Order: sequence, then structure tokens, then C-alpha cells
Amino acid sequence: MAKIALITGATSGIGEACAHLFAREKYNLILTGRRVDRLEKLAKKLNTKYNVEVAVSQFDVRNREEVTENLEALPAKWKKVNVLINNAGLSQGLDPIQNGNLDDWDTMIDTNVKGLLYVSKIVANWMISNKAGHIINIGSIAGKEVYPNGNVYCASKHAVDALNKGMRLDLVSHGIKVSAIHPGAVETEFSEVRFKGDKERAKKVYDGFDPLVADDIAETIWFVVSRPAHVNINDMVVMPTAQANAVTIFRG
Ligand code: NDP
Ligand code: 8X3
Repeated sequence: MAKIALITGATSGIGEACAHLFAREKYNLILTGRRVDRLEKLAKKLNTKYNVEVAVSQFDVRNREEVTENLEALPAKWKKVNVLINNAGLSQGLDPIQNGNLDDWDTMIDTNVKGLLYVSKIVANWMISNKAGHIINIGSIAGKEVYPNGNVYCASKHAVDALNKGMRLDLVSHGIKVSAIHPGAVETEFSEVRFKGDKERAKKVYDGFDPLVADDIAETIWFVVSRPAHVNINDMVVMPTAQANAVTIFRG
């Protein structure tokens, strides 16, 4: 029977790259996100190209009721999830704490922390019933270091780091693997979202060096997922060669 991966934030960037890679590896997929047109287009493409089954589930991870209703409404066969990729996330703004926008703070905490928790609780219980599974949490270098003006985004990703460790402890006796991947700069829609559609400012983030691309992270996730049954990779930090830490980027 084909394995199943549930990917949050599959409409773009790292999540979309994971959808392609896991479909290539013959996983059936549950793709989630808010932009349902993108999810449906991607589902059709992957079904045609790789002959895998793809279910689309549209919800905003910030909305507890939406998450619960949509995930619980999936037919029983889709609840045998082998891999959950907790990828949906974002940054909003890059301002000193004293100038921070409270709506941006709520959005980051509600998406990156609470949204990840809402999805994880439901899927972890499915995995406990199935006596197996693997949860991949997408953190960030911002969850390992704090950089100027990164304050609340960094706090939200430090929370992901802590939750990854907490899940590992709580799920170890159920045979469920838990791993975190913490990328440095990956060129996706991330900076455009952070700077609220300012494409010029977003582009400058990646000027003068080779950033990671979404496929680099998808391949890393695949490596982590495809280890033998007795191996769990707890934590990985993946950086562009030109980026030594959160703030040190060699722009040649
Ligand atoms: P993208 O902006 O390209 O993708 C973000 C994804 O998250 C989209 O599919 C978006 O879907 C989804 N998402 C955002 N908010 C919500 C929400 N409220 N409900 C449901 N889905 C949501 O960025 P990346 O691919 O780069 O980001 C993926 C993850 O990687 C994030 O957690 C990010 O923090 C992390 N990361 C990114 C890095 C980078 O440099 N790019 C580095 C380190 C970590 P939709 O809008 O359709 O809902
Ligand atoms: C995204 C990478 O350095 O912008 O998580 O925080 S960074």
C-alpha cells in the first residue's frame, strides 16, 4: 500500500517542492494551504505525472475549527498518514520591538506556533492509532539564533525548536519519529510575504550570493524520512554555503 504524506503550506516554496519530491517517491499526498486553486492545480499535475492519489484540504492553520473540521472530514484511508510535514509558516515585517506591528505579531505566533500545534495534535493521534509515523517540523536558523529586528519571528521559530524536542519526548514510546529541519536563506515567496508584496526589497535579500532553493530543503527532508526504521534525525541546520549564520552572508 502506498504511503501517505500530509504537507501543510503546499501552495508554494518548500511545501510545493516536497509535494513534487514525495509524489516522485510514490507517496499519496494530502496537500493543504489557503490558496485552493494552487492546491488543485498541483494535485492534478502530480496525479498525471506520477500516478499518485492526491487529496486537497483547504484551511487556514490559524483557525482551530477549520483545521479540525477539514482534517477530521478526510476519509479514514487518508488518516493513515506516515509523514506529516509541518511547513506552513511565515514572517511579517522586520522591525525593532518598539515599532512592532501587533497584527504581524499575532499572525506569526498564530501561524508558526499555534497552527503547527493544531495540525500536530490531530495527526499525532492518528499516528498513535497507526503505531507509526514521522513528524517533520520546519523551523529556521531564526529558531537557533536571534537577529536584529527578527524578535517575534525568531521567538516563533524558537518555539518550533522547543515543540520539536517536546514532541520527540512525548511520542518516543509510540514509535513515532520526530525531526526538525532548520534552513537558512531559501529563495521562495518568504521574503515577498515578509515585506508584504514589496518584490524589490524581497529580491535584495538574495543579492550577491547563491541562496538555497526549495528543492534543497525537500531533498534534505527526503533524506531524513528515508533513513532506516531504527534511525531518527532529531535536528538539522541547513545553510547556503555563503551564509555562516543568521546575519553573516558573504556577498561576492
Ligand atoms: P512560502 O511563502 O513560499 O510558503 C509558505 C507556505 O505557508 C505557503 O504554502 C502558504 O500557503 C502557507 N501558509 C502561510 N500561512 C498560512 C496559513 N495561515 N494557513 C495555511 N497555510 C499557510 O515560504 P517558504 O516555502 O520559504 O516557507 C515554508 C516554511 O519554511 C515556513 O515555515 C518558513 O518559516 C520556513 N523557513 C523559510 C525560510 C526561507 O528563507 N524561505 C528559511 C527558514 C525557514 P497559503 O498562503 O496558500 O495559505
Ligand atoms: C527564514 C530565514 O534568516 O530570514 O526563516 O529568518 S531568516
